[in-house]
Amino acid sequence: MKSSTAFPRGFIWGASTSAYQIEGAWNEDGRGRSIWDDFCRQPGRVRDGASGDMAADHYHRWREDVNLMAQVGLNAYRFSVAWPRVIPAGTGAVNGPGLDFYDRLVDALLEKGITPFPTLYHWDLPVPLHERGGWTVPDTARAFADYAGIVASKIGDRARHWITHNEPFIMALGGYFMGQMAPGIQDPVAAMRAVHYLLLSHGLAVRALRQACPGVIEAGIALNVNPVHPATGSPEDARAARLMDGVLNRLFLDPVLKGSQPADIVELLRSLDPDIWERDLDVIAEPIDFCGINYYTRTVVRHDPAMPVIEAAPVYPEGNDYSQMWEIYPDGLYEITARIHRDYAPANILITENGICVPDGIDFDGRVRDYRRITYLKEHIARVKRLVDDGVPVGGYFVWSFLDNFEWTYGYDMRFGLTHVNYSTGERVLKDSGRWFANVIRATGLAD
Ligand code: GCO
Repeated sequence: MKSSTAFPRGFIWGASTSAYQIEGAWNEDGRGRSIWDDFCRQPGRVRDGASGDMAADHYHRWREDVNLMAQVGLNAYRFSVAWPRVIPAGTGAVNGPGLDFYDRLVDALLEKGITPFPTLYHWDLPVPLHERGGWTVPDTARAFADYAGIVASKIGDRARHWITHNEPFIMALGGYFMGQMAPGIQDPVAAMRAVHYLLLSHGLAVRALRQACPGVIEAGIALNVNPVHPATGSPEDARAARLMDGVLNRLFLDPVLKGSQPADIVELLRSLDPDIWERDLDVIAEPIDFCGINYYTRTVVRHDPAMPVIEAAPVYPEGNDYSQMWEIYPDGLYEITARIHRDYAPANILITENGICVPDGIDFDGRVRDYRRITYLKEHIARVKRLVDDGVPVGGYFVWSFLDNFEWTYGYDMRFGLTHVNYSTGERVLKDSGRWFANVIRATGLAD
């Protein structure tokens, strides 16, 4: 009798990080500047003037970190490759030492039985490409495909599961419309073009990966998708929720998984750049092997005519727990994943990020008693199990994050790791949640 909590054999249990958030060594071994190196140096952009200059110093401590991953028993590790470390100018000369770093990392992971899941882009665009238009121009999409081919030619014989982009929504809308993320631009036309060329670069990169390593690559994308709920039953709030769902979810899911555009959003935004919407859809919809879901929370909105474009204002309902950043809403993971299965039917779904930031610290006895993180992960893994039991093809789950790391504009105030990092000394301490997750993996599910 199969345990009610056992996951299928071969289920992927991983953890995720990203280059700029953990590596440090921002100017070592030939690495070029990224837009985040520059953004952090603009006064007021990042809390406490923090940056990823040092981060968790993973660039020097990677062996220790891989050993810790093996101690936890991860069977997969999602990291990102820093484009500026591999091709400092974004195009042209390849930086051998930069590429070698990822080559060594992949070999060390495989030695420990950990499957590498490289993400090609996690927001750290090389500055020279930004200076020539960044994600608002097609040349960057083509440069991205070249970069994908170069990295895959080096490690694609051993790293066979690839994620092209992490959260293009945040890159495009955060970086080019809201401006609170690098490169800090506030221009709706630029944002729409960034959506397009990020998605075009995804399709071109999938083709480049498969061309570099025929027959062995599994490729996907990692999208931040939330269920969107109206604050009330009013028609105005329902419209606000539908449009927010369109911009947050369907603007990315439809082109990538259906080769079409969400009609209501095109109608709303067409004037920003009239002819971009029907272009390149055949490339953007290049078939992929899995859809990655980064899930943290749901979105609740009300109609507010003062808000730009979709006139939707966020609402934070009472009654549920909150972390330092979001409402804790485990049912949302089931809801959005089941919906993507129903509406888009990807062959495989991976939960590529799920986690919580809580103000944990080291206790007198050297432990980090991060009960709230254990509770959060337990509740969300239970929804993943329900999805699997209900026939939704979820093949894996990655905790965000393996290490405490640089949380973008929040600097180092938000700790998401299964592992506590002392940013002054670099010391790692596995938190209680890391030990708990090790037991989950050993039991291949939640112990009753
Ligand atoms: C994201 C990014 C991560 C964040 C994490 C917590 O999903 O925003 O992939 O870089 O650090 O999600 O916000």
